[in-house]
Amino acid sequence: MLPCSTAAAGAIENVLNDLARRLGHETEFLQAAEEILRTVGPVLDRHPEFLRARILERLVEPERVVMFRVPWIDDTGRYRVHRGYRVQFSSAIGPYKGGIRFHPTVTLSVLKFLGFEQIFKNALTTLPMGGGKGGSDFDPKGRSDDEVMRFCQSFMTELFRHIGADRDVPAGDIGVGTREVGYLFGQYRRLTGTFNGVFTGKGLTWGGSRIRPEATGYGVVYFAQNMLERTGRHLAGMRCLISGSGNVAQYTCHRLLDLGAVPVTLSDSGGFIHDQDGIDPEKLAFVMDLKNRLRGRISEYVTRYPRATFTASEGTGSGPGQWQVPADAAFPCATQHEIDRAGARALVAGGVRLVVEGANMPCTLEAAHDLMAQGVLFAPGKAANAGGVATSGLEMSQNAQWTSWTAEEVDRRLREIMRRVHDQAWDAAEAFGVPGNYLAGANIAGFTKVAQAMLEQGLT
Ligand code: NDP
Ligand code: 2IT
Repeated sequence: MLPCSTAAAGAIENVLNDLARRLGHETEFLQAAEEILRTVGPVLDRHPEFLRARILERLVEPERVVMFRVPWIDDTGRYRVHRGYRVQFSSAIGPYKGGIRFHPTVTLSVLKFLGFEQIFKNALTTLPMGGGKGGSDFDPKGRSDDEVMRFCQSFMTELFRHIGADRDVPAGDIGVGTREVGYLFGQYRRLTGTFNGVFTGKGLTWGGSRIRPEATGYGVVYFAQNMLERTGRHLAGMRCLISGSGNVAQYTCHRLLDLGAVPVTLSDSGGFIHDQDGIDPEKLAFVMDLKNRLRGRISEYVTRYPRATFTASEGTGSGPGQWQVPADAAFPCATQHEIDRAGARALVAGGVRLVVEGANMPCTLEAAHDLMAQGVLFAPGKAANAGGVATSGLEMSQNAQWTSWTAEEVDRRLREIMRRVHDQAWDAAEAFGVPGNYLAGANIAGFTKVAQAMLEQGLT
């Protein structure tokens, strides 16, 4: 908890205790709520009107949650049922905006945590977007294109009632890439008879934005550059640990290579590869083809590049694992809770001085605090990975204007936005007496903007 008055601290504890009492099983959401609320005490001291208006109590309640049945038929003719969700968390500063995740670990708690984080992340982008998240416990891995299409069509057959270009604009996330967005958007168009910017991450020939696929990973690297600039250091020559091998990991790796850094690991849910010689552009091209076209496993990397090693993951995926590999920087880009205290200890022991979260909440709260306490430069996902949703915002602007910008134009805007996200987090940390604490800075800056908007719009 950042130092604050007993009134502010008491209000925060009350809200957290009430959440824990009612929603003790929603562990991911509780961590996200705790992480934000414990940093905003000093804001409440400067704005006592936020307390009177019960901003905290209102913010932790989603405006709306839609839960629905998703029935579909697999290739063998068997009937199957999954659960679908859309959490419309906050529309205080714009239409709900946030991705759709298809992964067997999806629960209401996971989507509430992601939707809650998204509120503040979207506020930091400086674009007018509220926060939301959706998804299903469906696993696209190992499913045929036809199965994925039937699932997506069934999912959208309910979801279409709740979304719209100026109401709620979904996008991709884990397990939802251009293929899934295509099937989802196609069904939306068919059900509503409209073609508009209701989805982002669309294909280039049907309304997508240039650089959206690259945007999250590129933005992560731009954020790291902004951080290092303050310390006079550069990414060139740094050995980097990257986890995941999906969209965010691939384009983080891509931009790191452009800047002369040396990525040495990648992973998926089966384990991680370590390439002492560095993952060069040709090797990255192999990974992208393996993952995006062939939908293969990262373990196949060592068949192609036998000097690299593959280590199968230890059960849950947390623990020291790949974080024991000596390096200068780490970019966790797979999923939540990849780095626990043991992982944080391993990172510090291996020489890592910079940790930039590409995924959402890949570090447990304890791990993030341990890293910062050891003097590691730490960037929270809600700031560092904001480039993805920011470029979704740019896609919405282009759709609304019936235009499309060049890759250079979108990349220029992305860089500018990442600079602003960085500076807001940095400035807020300075202004509230915790210089260099990007975790607190990002929370404070995002929270202040949303709270102010809620106050000005009355009791909603
Ligand atoms: P992808 O589905 O493209 O890739 C996810 C990667 O993470 C895969 O390598 C996957 O391995 C691995 N992974 C997923 N779940 C687990 C798990 N439970 N344990 C171990 N490995 C796992 O997703 P993205 O790259 O889009 O998303 C990665 C992270 O970045 C997520 O946290 C997402 O919320 C976040 N993010 C994404 C944005 C975007 O624009 N796409 C924007 C901002 C944040 P496998 O192939 O084995 O499943
Ligand atoms: O977590 C995220 O910010 C995303 N998955 C991107 C959301 C979006 O609407 O582009």
